Amino acid sequence: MQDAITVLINSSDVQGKYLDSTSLERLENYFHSGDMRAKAATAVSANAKNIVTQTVAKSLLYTDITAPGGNMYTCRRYAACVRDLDYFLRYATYAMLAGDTSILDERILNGLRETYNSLGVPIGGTIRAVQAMKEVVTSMVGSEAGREMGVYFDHIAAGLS
Ligand SMILES: CCC1=C(C)/C(=C/C2=NC(=C\c3[nH]c(/C=C4\NC(=O)[C@H](C)[C@H]4CC)c(C)c3CCC(=O)O)/C(CCC(=O)O)=C2C)NC1=O
Repeated sequence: MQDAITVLINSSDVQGKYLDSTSLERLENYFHSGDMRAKAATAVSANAKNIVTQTVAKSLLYTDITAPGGNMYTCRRYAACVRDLDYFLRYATYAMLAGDTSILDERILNGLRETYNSLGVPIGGTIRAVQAMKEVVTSMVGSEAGREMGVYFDHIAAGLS
């Protein structure tokens, strides 16, 4: 896993240079947003269960996916989906704190599309749920932090499609 700081330092180190002004500016923006990131992570972790419940209600409940024959039909599969949504939320929060998407590539997206395809988990429905989660989180943490979390939800959606 990488973060906004290690990415910038590593690329300067490779060149044997101090951080240039562009890198320093990026670092400064990251430090300035630290309080916003920490507050957003606090709000998300205190409301994670609620966020997942609202996401399911907004995007999956009463669709073909939860009806008999759908991929979320039966308690076991419903619970697996809720658990996956909680993974997405938790890892998007880690990535938002780090200011970097690499943890999503390593822990969430690596092999996920293949797993979903082999189990018949609908990718379209999953992406719809991730987009709904972005809206639920934004309405909870406000537009600035919501935009930042949105970067990581979009990364998950793009990695699945
Ligand atoms: C921390 C990283 C991590 C991820 C991301 C992960 C995902 C993951 N989701 C799975 C299953 C599943 N995932 C879903 C999810 C859904 N079905 C739908 O229709 C919805 C659209 C969607 C929820 C949004 C379902 C229903 C299953 C069970 C499928 C089955 O066994 O038939 C499986 C197969 C094994 C299992 O059932 O546990 C994995 C590995 N596991 C991990 O360790």
